[in-house]
Amino acid sequence: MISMLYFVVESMGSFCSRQQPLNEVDSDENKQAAKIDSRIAEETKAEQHIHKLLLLGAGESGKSTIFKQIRLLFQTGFDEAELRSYTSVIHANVYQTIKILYDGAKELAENEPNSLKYVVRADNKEIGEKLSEIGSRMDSPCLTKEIAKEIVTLWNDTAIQETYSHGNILQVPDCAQYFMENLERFSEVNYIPTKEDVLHARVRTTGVVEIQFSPVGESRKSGEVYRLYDVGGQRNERRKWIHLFEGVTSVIFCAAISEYDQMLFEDDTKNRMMETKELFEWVLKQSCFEKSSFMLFLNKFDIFEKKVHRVPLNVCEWFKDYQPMGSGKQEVEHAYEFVKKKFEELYFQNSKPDCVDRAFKIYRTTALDQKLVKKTFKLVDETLRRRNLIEAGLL
Ligand SMILES: Nc1nc2c(ncn2[C@@H]2O[C@H](COP(=O)(O)OP(=O)(O)O)[C@@H](O)[C@H]2O)c(=O)[nH]1
Ligand SMILES: [Mg+2]
Repeated sequence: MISMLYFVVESMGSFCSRQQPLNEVDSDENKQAAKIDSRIAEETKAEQHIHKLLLLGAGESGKSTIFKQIRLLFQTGFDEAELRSYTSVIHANVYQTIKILYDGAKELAENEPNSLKYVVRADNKEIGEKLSEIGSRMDSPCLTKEIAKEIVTLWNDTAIQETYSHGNILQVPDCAQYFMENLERFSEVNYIPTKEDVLHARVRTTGVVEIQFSPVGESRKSGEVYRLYDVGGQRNERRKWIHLFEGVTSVIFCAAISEYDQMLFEDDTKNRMMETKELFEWVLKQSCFEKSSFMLFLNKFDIFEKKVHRVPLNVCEWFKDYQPMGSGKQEVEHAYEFVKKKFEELYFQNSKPDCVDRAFKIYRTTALDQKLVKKTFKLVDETLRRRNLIEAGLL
């Protein structure tokens, strides 16, 4: 596009500077117009080969983590400057986490029955107040060894551990444990975030970001080019989605299946799974997606498989007819299949009869797991290429 604009401006300049007979100018002009037309045709043709993939889902469902993984897998990944740029994000994540826990402990100590277990030790209160104040700043300071030590002390307070176990009602980030276990490293003077740290870092996406890539390996030969869009998931961000809905090859819908006992960040009276259900229904009904494929990522399986033993699925209204069965791995599989079936039913209930033959696949994912994301994307790629061939009448 930019090069085309340059071409137009340059040619306009040449019209002004030279004195030519009119018929020559006309023929020059025609040649230029033809060149521009052919350039537009070339670019349009190239665009037609690009498959548009949209990552949709509620806030914190894992969209940006999948987006980062795709960058790592099929692009050059993160260079040192980009890794370094995550230092302040990770430090801010640490402060926010400890603030949520300390403030949460105070609240529980006031309002909960059996509240004594949430009372932080007297000598940790000063640290807590200080960290809570830092956590509320827009611009938090760099994490030093001294502060990291204080955070560890507070984290190990039994009242904070007790509060952490109630993370579901407090908006404690899923990566809290990871942040706390790595404080020592995060506070080193020459700390450079690792790829793993970047995947765990949480930045609330605003607006839209996109990347273009071609999956490496066998499919490279096929020349498939994907353009993947990542968007903000919170309610106030969703009005921006609609501008992207035209010409979408596939929607990758992320649903965090571990969030069945959690409340929304933007409305703490609303269960996250119920919000995801409504959002998925809304997306399915969009007329722009009548021919788009749907790839449903049932994400955060790693958290789900631990949680189902602790928190029964039927705490969520949508899953209230769930009957636990078996134990250990068997129980996890049973619970997962139940959730998967619920989404499947929702898909068919909300797809008009003429949409039923659009591709619909469900994948079990843990967005932090690079190998799994690679494998999953390979399957997505295969499905989409197959669709392509079917549409072209070749299959
Ligand atoms: N444990 C775990 N954490 C995840 C998973 N997917 C994403 N996260 C974390 O959840 C948080 C929110 O993820 P993000 O990709 O920003 O969600 P988005 O709002 O949908 O873009 C980040 O801290 C991620 O590291 C997952 O499958 N398992
Ligand atoms: Mg995001």
